[in-house]
Parts: sequence; structure tokens; C-alpha cells
Amino acid sequence: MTYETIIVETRSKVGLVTLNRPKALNALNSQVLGEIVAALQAFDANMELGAIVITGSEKAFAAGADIKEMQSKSYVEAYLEDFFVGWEGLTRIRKPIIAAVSGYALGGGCELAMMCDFIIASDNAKFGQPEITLGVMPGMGGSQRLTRFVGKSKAMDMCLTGRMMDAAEAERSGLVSRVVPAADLVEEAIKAAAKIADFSIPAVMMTKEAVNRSYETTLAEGLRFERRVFHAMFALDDQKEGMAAFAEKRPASFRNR
Ligand code: CO8
Repeated sequence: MTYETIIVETRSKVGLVTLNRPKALNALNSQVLGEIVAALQAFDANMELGAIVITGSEKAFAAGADIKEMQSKSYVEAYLEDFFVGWEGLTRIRKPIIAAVSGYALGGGCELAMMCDFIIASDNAKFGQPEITLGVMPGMGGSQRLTRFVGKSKAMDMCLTGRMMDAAEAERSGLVSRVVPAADLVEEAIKAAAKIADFSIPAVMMTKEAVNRSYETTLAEGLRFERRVFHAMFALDDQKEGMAAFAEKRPASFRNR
């Protein structure tokens, strides 16, 4: 598949998607949606790869859903096409996805970052849900995910005032896992992804599934799920190798089985 709005590359065992609509600050239109989901599905199916990074430009990860594309949509059109439901494809990717965010991550851009498994931000990153300033509200998960990540008070503040959160506040609030200098962002994210990709791919995928389950269920059910998946891991060759390597004081060599 050829892509027009994103750049798709691999770096060793890491798949890298770079949003590439610089004139529109990487605004997310339906073409971007289709291309990102297709690229991620291809990475997910490629067993040479163990983790994925999504990034934008230094000025903008993504300045939101494409306002010009949606401004004249009617309610019936939005409803019938179930506008934006396609982004759920991203949440079905089973390998870990890191969002490497520099500059603006606004509206759908912030929501895209939150659909990833964790966010590494550059020190110039700015997160926001400014939809209220356009007469609407978040539509790609912001009212739900932001609230779970930073708590009700901050999520209400962000969604109701439309103010932006800088990288330091985002790290303090738990929205991002780490903040790095802007110049190092992509390399740091790739380094983190490469570290993940060197572990056992099935163990990594099961771990992602278990952590995500914590957002979908009760603590008791989540703990039960974790224990069952943990038991299942004893069927992996990689569990035998990882534990033998520890006991033999040597690095593990995972076979991804
Ligand atoms: N959509 C379309 N075009 C955009 C967007 C966007 N979200 N953001 C920026 N652009 C375009 C601008 O129109 C401009 O294009 P042009 O040169 O043709 O005029 C170009 O990108 C550069 O932008 P600016 O000149 O505005 O750049 P500045 O550096 O002055 O400002 C900002 C940068 C502050 C990021 C500013 O561009 C801005 O405020 N952008 C809009 C941010 C925003 O409101 N985002 C939320 C959009 S709504 C959304 O994401 C969720 C909708 C969910 C709906 C779900 C329905 C089911």
C-alpha cells in the first residue's frame, strides 16, 4: 500500500509511523485514519516487529480532527457513517504502540496519543481538548480516556475551558510516562520500543492485554485475568529461556514462541 498522509518505516524490530500533513499541522482526516489503521495492522501482522511508534512533527503531533473536513457535516451524515468509529481499529492492535508527542496534541491529536499504550512527550509538547471552543466536545475518546488518565477535576478543567497542558503538567498528572528534550524525542521513543521488541513478543502482547483489561473490568476480575494469563505464560518457550538465562547468569535469547 502507498501512503500519502503518513510515512511508514521500520527500524530493526520497530515499526514507525510519522504523520505527514505539515501544512495542516497533521490534522486527522479520513484519509489519515485509513492509512494509520492500515499501517498499524500491517505492522501487527509482521512477526519481525515487536513494537510500534507513532509520531508527528516537532511543531505538531496532531492539531486535532480535520475541522475543515467535518465543519459542514450534518447530524444524519455523522450518525450514519458512525463518524470516527474507524479509530477503534487502533485499539485492536495487539503489539505495544508508543506515542512520541512533540508540539500540539489537541482534540483528536490528544485522543490519538491516548489510544496508544503510553506517551513519551518532548519538553515542548502541549496537550488539550479544545473542542468546546468549536461548539462541540471530544469525539474520539477524550471525555473518557482523559478522565481515567488524569482524574475528573483536571479532565473537566481541560474539556470545559479548552486550556492546554504543558509537558511538565502532563507528566505530573500521569498523562505521559516521560518527558525528553525535543531533539531526542523520536530516538528515545524508538529506543524504548526497541527494548520492548527485544523481549518475548507473546509475553509483551499478553502484558499489554492484561494492563488494558484494568480499564475494562473490576479489580477482582482483572486480578483473575492477570493470574490466568500469567499461568498460561508457563507454556511459552520464552518463559523457560528467560528464567534459565537468569539462573545461568547470561542474557536471555527469546524465540518468540
Ligand atoms: N483541522 C484542520 N486544519 C487545521 C487544524 C485542524 N484541527 N489545525 C490547524 N489547521 C491548519 C490551519 O487551518 C492552517 O491552515 P492554513 O494555513 O490553510 O490556514 C494550518 O493548519 C496552520 O495552522 P495555524 O495557522 O492556525 O497555526 P498556528 O501556529 O497559528 O496555531 C494551533 C496552531 C493553536 C494548533 C491552531 O492551528 C489551532 O487552534 N488549531 C485547531 C485546534 C483544535 O481546535 N483542535 C480540535 C479539533 S476538533 C477535534 O479534534 C475533535 C473532534 C471530535 C469530533 C468527533 C465527532 C464524532
